[in-house]
Parts: sequence; structure tokens; C-alpha cells
Amino acid sequence: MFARSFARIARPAASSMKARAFSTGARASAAAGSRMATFATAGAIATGAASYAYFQNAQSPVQADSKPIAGVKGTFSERTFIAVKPDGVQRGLVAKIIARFEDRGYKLVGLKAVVPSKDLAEEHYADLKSRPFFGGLVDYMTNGKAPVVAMVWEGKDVIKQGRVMIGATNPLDAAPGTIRNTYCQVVGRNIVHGSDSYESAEKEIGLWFGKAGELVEWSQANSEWIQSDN
Ligand code: IDP
Ligand code: MG
Repeated sequence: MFARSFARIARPAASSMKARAFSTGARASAAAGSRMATFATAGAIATGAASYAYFQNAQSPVQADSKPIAGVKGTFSERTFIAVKPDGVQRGLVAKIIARFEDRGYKLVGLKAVVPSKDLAEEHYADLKSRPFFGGLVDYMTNGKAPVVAMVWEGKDVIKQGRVMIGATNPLDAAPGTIRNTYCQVVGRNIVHGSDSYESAEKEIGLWFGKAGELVEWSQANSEWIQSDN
């Protein structure tokens, strides 16, 4: 279908950066981020595929992304894709869900409200394509009755911890205190999504925040109070 590959150059983290390819029909163009000091587009668009490389000013105190898109697994730079689905937005639960991650000390590095295209939703849930509820799931995510609030959170073990905080897919099986146990009753309206593995986080962050400059690197002023060991 569609493919896009990114290659990042001339940056300290570049050695650990994998070239990535995603199917993302809706988002084939590269956009320079507002905080990008330097952006160089290199490559050609061919058969729906855009290849580009960019680098940025490492001096900037707050800057667009300069690490592997899902960070480095097992470190404080690990990242996950969390989304408040349209039912969570309609029900006014965005702030409560954000608060859970903020309260835990995780760092918000990407945030936007978006009505995803059908292509994006289908790619996001590609592993469920053969399931009978797939069409309804895609419609629920894309019909525009409310946006999805898409986020990227960063911190230690955030992929697994995010799933634990969200709870089981079926809210009736979700442990007390989890988001789904606290706010939901049925699997079809379970209000929140979280990446289930590092590979899923790479794919999902790339799909939803794959344009240059959509993720922001910044330092938490209280990080030593969150991260220090004895
Ligand atoms: P997850 O969201 O906990 O990762 P998945 O199995 O990946 O769960 O399913 C993705 C989403 O598809 C669920 O969150 C839910 O919105 C929807 N879904 C899963 N199973 C069902 C079902 O049996 N009926 C309706 N919707 C479902
Ligand atoms: Mg899943």
C-alpha cells in the first residue's frame, strides 16, 4: 500500500535510530516542525513513498525529537502511544487520563486532538482486520463525533506500565483502580488505547506522530526527584 521511510542523520542518537517504514496513506508528506532549527529534505516522492532526512540544532533547549521514535527500551527515554478514544473525549475524561500519567511522573512529549482518517485507523488496528467488530471499531474511531486525543508519554517502563494503568481490554476484567475498571463497562467503549509492546509503540507513534517536529524533547525540572536511586 503506502510506505514511508525515514532516515535521520547527523545527530547523536542516530546510531541507535533504525530506519523505519510504515503504511500510512493519509500522511505522505513531510512537514517541518515549528521548533526545527534546520530541516533538510532529501529524497524523492515515488509511488506514494517519501524518503527524507533531517537534522536539527542540538543547542536548542527545547527541541523537536532527536531520539528513536519510541525512545530506548528499558530507559527513562522509553515512549508509548496513548490515546483517549472518542468515547473518552465525549465523556469528558481526557484530563483524568492525562492526570494519571502526569501523576506517575511520566513526561508528555506529544499531544493532539485528531479525527483519524480511515487509512490511519485501519493501519493502527491492522492486527484486528479479520475480526467481526473491525468495521465498527474503525467507524467509532473515525466518524468525527469526537476526536481522538493522541499522546506520547515517556518514562521508565512506560509501555508496560501504561498497559497496567489502563487495565484489561474488557473493562469487566480490568483490575480495580485501572482506568478501564474505573470508567468503563464494555469492550466496545473502553475509552483509551495504549501500545502493547515496544514494536507496537514504534509503529503507533510513527503513524500518529510521524511528521518531523511533532514530538518535543524537553527536560522535566523535577526529574531527579522522579528518577534518582539510592
Ligand atoms: P487493547 O485496546 O486492550 O489493546 P485489542 O485486543 O488490541 O485491545 O483491541 C483493540 C480495541 O478493539 C479494543 O480496545 C476495543 O476498542 C476493540 N475491541 C476489542 N475486542 C472487541 C470486541 O470483542 N468487541 C468490540 N470491540 C472490541
Ligand atoms: Mg491492542
